Amino acid sequence: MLPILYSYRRCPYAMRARMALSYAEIPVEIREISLKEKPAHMLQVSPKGTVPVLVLPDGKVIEQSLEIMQWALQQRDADGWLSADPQSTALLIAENDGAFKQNLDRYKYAIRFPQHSAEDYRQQGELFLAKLELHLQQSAFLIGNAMSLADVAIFPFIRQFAAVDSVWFEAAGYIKLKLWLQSLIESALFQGVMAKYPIFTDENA
Ligand SMILES: N[C@@H](CCC(=O)N[C@@H](CS)C(=O)NCC(=O)O)C(=O)O
Repeated sequence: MLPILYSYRRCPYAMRARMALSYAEIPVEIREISLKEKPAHMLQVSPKGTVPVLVLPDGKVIEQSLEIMQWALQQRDADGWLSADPQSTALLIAENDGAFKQNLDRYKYAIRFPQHSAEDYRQQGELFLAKLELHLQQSAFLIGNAMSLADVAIFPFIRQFAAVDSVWFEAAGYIKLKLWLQSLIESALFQGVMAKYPIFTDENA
């Protein structure tokens, strides 16, 4: 029996989990869900109801994307994604998952957050883009001289930020960030985890 990954193709948290599992060459049964109709088994093993959720054959459940990544890399880490400085990694990912993600959501769905304009939220988000740009002026990767956990954990969120208004993003600076983003988007790793699956429902389980 394979581990089961409850996933949602376009979810950035699920993307980073799928990328780590794929990199670690861990075969999983991908169960693409509908966020509006979550499978009963998923909610039974993980009542919080977010994806990704990994269910291991021994029944262990890992229900945070970063923990899924870490678990995968502990199984196999051929290119040393875990070799980058752990403290810098944790800080950068925490900023991504915290303030940046909040600004990303507000920028993307500005109509639901009328206190400020989309441009204001975008400017707040740009603080993080500028920080990443500085990191990438030192090296082609966010931390150290090689791809690491931080690149893969953060990349899907930057991709989403860039896509909110691609005309704006194209015209913006962030030269190194654009190169970094493009090379991750074009990578076989990312393309491989964006395959489409039929939706898994209780009816077709
Ligand atoms: N902290 C969680 C966040 C996961 C998350 O928020 N996923 C979103 C989709 S991108 C979700 O499942 N939301 C539940 C819903 O929309 O019903 C993780 O890192 O795995």
